[in-house]
Amino acid sequence: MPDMTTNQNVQIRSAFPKCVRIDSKPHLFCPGCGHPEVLKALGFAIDELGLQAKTAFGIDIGCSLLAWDYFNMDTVETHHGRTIPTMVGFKRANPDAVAIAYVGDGGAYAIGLSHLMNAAVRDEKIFVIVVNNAVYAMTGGQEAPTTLPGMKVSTAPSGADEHYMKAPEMIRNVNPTAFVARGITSVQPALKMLMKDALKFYLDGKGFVFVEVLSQCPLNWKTMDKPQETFDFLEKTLAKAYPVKRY
Ligand SMILES: Cc1ncc(C[n+]2csc(CCOP(=O)(O)OP(=O)(O)O)c2C)c(N)n1
Ligand code: SF4
Repeated sequence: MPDMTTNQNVQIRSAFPKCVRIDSKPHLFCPGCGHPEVLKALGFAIDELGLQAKTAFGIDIGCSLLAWDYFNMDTVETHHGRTIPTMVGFKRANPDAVAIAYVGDGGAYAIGLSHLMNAAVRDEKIFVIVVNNAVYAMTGGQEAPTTLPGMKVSTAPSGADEHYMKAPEMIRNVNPTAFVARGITSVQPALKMLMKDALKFYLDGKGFVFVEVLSQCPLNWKTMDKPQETFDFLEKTLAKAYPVKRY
């Protein structure tokens, strides 16, 4: 066993028992990205509930991996789409821990969909957050299961087909007692409240917790210099197809 008392991260964590870091530094996401908004809501919710020391944060391959040292918290990065079973295993081995899987919509709804649905069906005691930006962002804006009909993306330059995936609705169907909700980055207090309620449900041991968050990707939406267009697409187009609500 390694001597944990000499581990620098463990020492920093005990010196500053908060998840949101005070030694602030520039984040690695593109300017205007939604990921930091999701992470900020989650981090403040964890700190307000005093959960930093018992929380393990799992991140996927995709832009979520840019959160690898965003928090003052134990973090594990896993293969694309495999964060959910990794955190299921972690939780089974550490029943008192808060196990969070933070995944993109490509990772969770394409390659990782069987993991997500099986975790939901088995009512695994983990908290899954999926960032829905309607594309595979990190690899260049390819079509994802969430890409909306007619949306022009790098692998569908004439517009995506009519099929798109509403995962919270699917999860509600296979697990009627789970916490299932969809939030949005643009209303930060409501997003933090949603994260807190999800964590409280989790702490009560009531079962599987699933939150999808609609989130902007100005780089791949090609709206980097047009913030109004970014938020119009997020709030008017994406949120129309994917209702922001608790199920
Ligand atoms: C097993 C595996 N398949 C494919 C990839 C390539 N890959 C890296 S990131 C990524 C897309 C991630 O998209 P998403 O999960 O939606 O997250 P986002 O970047 O949008 O936050 C892909 C396909 C990989 N790294 N590993
Ligand atoms: S590519 Fe998109 S999702 Fe990824 S960091 Fe940039 S804006 Fe955010």
